[in-house]
Amino acid sequence: MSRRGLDESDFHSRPSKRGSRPRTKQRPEHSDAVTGLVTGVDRGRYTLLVGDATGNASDETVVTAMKARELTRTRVVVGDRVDVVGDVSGGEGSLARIVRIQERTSTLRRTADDTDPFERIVVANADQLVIVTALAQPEPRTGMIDRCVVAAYDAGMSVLLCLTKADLASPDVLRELYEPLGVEVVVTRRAPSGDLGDGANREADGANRAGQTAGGLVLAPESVEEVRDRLRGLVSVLVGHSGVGKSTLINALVPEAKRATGVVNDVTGRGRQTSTSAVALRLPVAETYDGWVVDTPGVRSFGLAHVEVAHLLHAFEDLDEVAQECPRGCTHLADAPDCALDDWIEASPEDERPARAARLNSFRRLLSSRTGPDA
Ligand SMILES: Nc1nc2c(ncn2[C@@H]2O[C@H](COP(=O)(O)OP(=O)(O)OP(=O)(O)O)[C@@H](O)[C@H]2O)c(=O)[nH]1
Ligand SMILES: [Mg+2]
Repeated sequence: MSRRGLDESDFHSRPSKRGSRPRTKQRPEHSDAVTGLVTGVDRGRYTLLVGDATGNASDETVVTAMKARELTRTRVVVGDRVDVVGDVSGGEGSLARIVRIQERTSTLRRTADDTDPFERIVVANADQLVIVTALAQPEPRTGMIDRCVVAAYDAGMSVLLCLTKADLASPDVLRELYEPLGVEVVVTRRAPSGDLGDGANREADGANRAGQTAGGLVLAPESVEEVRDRLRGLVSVLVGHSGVGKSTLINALVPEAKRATGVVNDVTGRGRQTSTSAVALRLPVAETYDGWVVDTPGVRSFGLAHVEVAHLLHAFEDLDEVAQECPRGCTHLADAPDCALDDWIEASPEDERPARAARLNSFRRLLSSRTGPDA
């Protein structure tokens, strides 16, 4: 079943002024506007899909648009649903005008770093954050994963941790670190040698093999299928450091995407920011399309200056309930006096204690990642 049908409150509740606002759209002008989905943004030009953007790809048009003057100060991002007027024919050289942004169901935000209060909205209306982390080349950094988890829960999105390059290192340690938080984990790897490898298939057209990427290396098909299963019916955003394999994975999932992939520097272990802007792509599932994936440029950090502790707690129902008993202003960190979360461990039945302790430790790690170093 498609999880798109779920109400937003099925995730976690967030304080929102939205409830009190009438949902009816006011259309004082531009009553001839049509709705488009923003799939790409490039220097003031927006790529939109206009028409039936909900799953039926047969009668939709790719339209290029710019923002109307009244939206100059408003950010329009990939995933936004917008109202457009003007030339929506999609013909060569045509340019439509975005006149309104529809209400967002979620906004994934990040701050450049924690001292910089300037918020960037990464993607709108996404359901799931896929944190792509290489097991090697570049080395995994749990600080970054923690911060992405926090950003996702803050945005009301679910989290999938995708560990790539399992042909180079084992996923066991990271799996153990994130399972107590309830984070789902999938693992991908390069196909065993004997299959076409990096470079050997540069000319190959990847459209007909499950794990094949356009001009890149071949991922083990069963690992790609496992990822595809977790993306079905959802709008998913891939984030992670440069070089972890986001575009490689996208190419395997959506062969016609032909996203450029880069190489990782042998010395620094860093990627070189091959992808420079976010792009949304429809996921092919059997004959039909089901769900979207958004490829994003590699980020160095995921600043969380905008995230509040109370808000983060809402994503952990059990802990949130216990924390109601905490003294006012409790930070819930390990050194917090009389934190009720410590009593919760003390009072636990013997057989539940290790699991509770692991969960609380992980939660506290997330809490401190808001202010800690991004390593
Ligand atoms: N060994 C191995 N290499 C991989 C795997 N997946 C991707 N790579 C390689 O990692 C390098 C970087 O991959 P990209 O897909 O460009 O990484 P990206 O995350 O899109 O990077 P940016 O666009 O810079 O953010 C390429 O050389 C890929 O061939 C894998 O599972 N195993
Ligand atoms: Mg990329």
